[in-house]
Amino acid sequence: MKISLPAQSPMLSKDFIYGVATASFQIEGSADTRLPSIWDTFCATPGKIRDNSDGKQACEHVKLWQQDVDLIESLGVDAYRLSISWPRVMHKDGSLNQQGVNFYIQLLDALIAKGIKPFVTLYHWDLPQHIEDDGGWLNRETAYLFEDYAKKIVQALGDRVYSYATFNEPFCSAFLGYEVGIHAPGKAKVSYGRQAAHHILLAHGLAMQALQQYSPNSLNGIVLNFTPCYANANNAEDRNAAELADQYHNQWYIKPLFDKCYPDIIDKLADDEKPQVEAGDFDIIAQPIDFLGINFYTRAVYTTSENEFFQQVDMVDAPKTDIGWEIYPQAFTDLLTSLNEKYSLPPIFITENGAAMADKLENNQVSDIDRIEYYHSHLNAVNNAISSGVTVAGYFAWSLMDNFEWAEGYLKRFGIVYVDYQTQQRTVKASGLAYRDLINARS
Ligand code: PNW
Repeated sequence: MKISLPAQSPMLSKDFIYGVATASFQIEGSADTRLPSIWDTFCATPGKIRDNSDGKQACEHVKLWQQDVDLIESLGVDAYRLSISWPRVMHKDGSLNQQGVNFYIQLLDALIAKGIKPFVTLYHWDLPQHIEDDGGWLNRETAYLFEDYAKKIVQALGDRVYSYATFNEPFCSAFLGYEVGIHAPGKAKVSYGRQAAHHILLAHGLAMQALQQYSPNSLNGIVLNFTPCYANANNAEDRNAAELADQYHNQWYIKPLFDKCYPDIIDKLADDEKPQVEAGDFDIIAQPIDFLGINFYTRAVYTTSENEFFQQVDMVDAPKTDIGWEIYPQAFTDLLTSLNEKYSLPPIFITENGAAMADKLENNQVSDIDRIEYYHSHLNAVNNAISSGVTVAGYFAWSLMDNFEWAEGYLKRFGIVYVDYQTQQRTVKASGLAYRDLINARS
């Protein structure tokens, strides 16, 4: 089983960027050398994490970073996407924590020395807890604190970074964290979710201005996740439900970036559910971006509901990954082509795509054939979108290695490298070898 693409695919050219991705809280460990984040607090709250685990050790990447850089190199990738832990690089008073900054500087220098391009995300969900104590993303002031953090860290890292993303998946922070409460900080109210989303988008716009000023030579943008929405039955009611779900979960985060407004579904919200938007906010939010990062895992299917705008339908008989997400690669092509029609997009990077599988380490090997098949079908789905005119410049596998999978703890494995959490031993899975072979097959 291998990952292959049509012979003429632009994804087989050397200038198509292949990478692997991680995030700070999910791999770093060494929680004792940084400030607490909202995820530390959430993990310490009984019932929030499926295996009652936390990020105190995770993959011990802060201690093992040198061997992890060698591991990344061994996969033959062009780029590595990581995130910076805000609570590791800043003190409570807003000054830089030089010890934390030095960790990232040595990591970036080691990557650069090996010719690996660093893609850096400034916010992958680990908000300092003291900022949450002042209201977190419900407090408009947090957007300005983020702008200040962005300015300081970008200046400290100098010209080491190939690409900066302001945020990873505002949907997850706002909706999962503040609207339904299954992610940190665990707040649950419609108005909270909508307000958090607005302040995160505002923070993105403010930070984009700082990035273009202090790091004009890097590719600067944002990473959004999309779960394309399909109608269950092919009738007007279900098509409408799917359209509304798409507006609420997907378009809410991209439309303001290009069209300076929220989608129409905002008019269906009660007044006290709508976000407070100040004059000029959309002009800040809609800063030009050098690239759009897209994370794709699955689709969702919707029908109508009596008391809600839409209701998701479980595709009972469909193939699914170990986390219960339907495997439906056609949605990836549909997503890219439809976004390309709706918006005038900058170049796209697929900043995450991958699958959780119930991996077993046997004789020092992991035969994750289903994951290879997932990568094969999804890379070909991207290729099909490129063939119909979408500009995609690179692709990152989620994830470099198994790690702390948020509310699922360590129970779900997304890595192309297996991690034994007892010994911290890393073993490249069959999918990691197949990914390396695809990368090496380019001309
Ligand atoms: C993304 N959803 O999370 C994150 O960027 C990663 O940190 C994470 O490990 C990976 O995907 C796998 O989960 C998501 O419910 C979590 O729609 C949930 C959703 C989407 C993305």
